[in-house]
Amino acid sequence: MDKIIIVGHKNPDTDSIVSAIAAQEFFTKVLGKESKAYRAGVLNNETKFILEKVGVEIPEQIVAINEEDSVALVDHNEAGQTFEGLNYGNVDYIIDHHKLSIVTEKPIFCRMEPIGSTSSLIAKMFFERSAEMSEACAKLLLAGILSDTLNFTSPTTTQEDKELAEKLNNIAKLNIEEFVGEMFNAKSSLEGISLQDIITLDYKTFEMGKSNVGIGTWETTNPQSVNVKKEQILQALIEKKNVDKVDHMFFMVVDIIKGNCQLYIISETEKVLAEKVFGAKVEDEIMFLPGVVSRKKQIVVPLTEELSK
Ligand SMILES: [Mn+2]
Repeated sequence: MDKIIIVGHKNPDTDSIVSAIAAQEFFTKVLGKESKAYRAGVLNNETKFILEKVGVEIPEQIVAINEEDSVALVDHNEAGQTFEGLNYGNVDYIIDHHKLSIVTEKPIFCRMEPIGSTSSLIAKMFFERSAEMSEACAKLLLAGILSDTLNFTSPTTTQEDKELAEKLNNIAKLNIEEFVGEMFNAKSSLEGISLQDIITLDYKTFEMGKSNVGIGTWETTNPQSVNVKKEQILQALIEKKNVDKVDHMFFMVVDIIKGNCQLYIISETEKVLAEKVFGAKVEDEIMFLPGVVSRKKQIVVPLTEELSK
């Protein structure tokens, strides 16, 4: 039997980790294919809290793959977001809710939908087959949906995400409001978090037209806890822009309670672009964007449109 290596994106978020663990249960128990979930980086405090709460071990870090390995990418497909050393020839499965941005050389199993989380998609795959799901798996998938949709407040949320969460909670039996509160407190916690962690724990690069753009996100119930470090963060972002050799570098501090974003503007280049795309003013290196919480839908899409002109 081929062993399937399941892995989410670099700088993993909760959805990326729990969808890999749940996909392992799906591949192994439902499809009868030997598989193992890995992580492609350090876990954030929210994900750590969830795994501890559910009583699931942290997946091993992916180091390298063998020539004969079969790889399942979850929660991403873009080359810039995957782990170092992946040969796309080994990818046989993609389960994702981001835009498709690769061309494969052979037919692969590909499950992609514009839905709130990869966790939602994996829940759907179980339910479609009326397959049995463990309580731990249901809890993890529910956490993945709640995390990626910011408790159904992100514009990426669909009606289906809510229905799937309800079905999952028939198995998970969690007090959702209480659980979300604990998750978001853990997400906002700066305990053991360095300045570098703040800008890199949820950092992704994107190809937009001929430009490469790096965008970090910090989702928090308490933006002020990060904003007090603004000067150091801006400096670290300027350095990261040089090291990563990207054309633009942005950083979003997302207030997940009030539902808005403070976009950090590191230089004139970003200022000109952001003013053009978002039509808001920059004050003290910050552009305030009311109602903006989703990088994927509200930042990447309009930026890509502009940079592809
Ligand atoms: Mn996701």
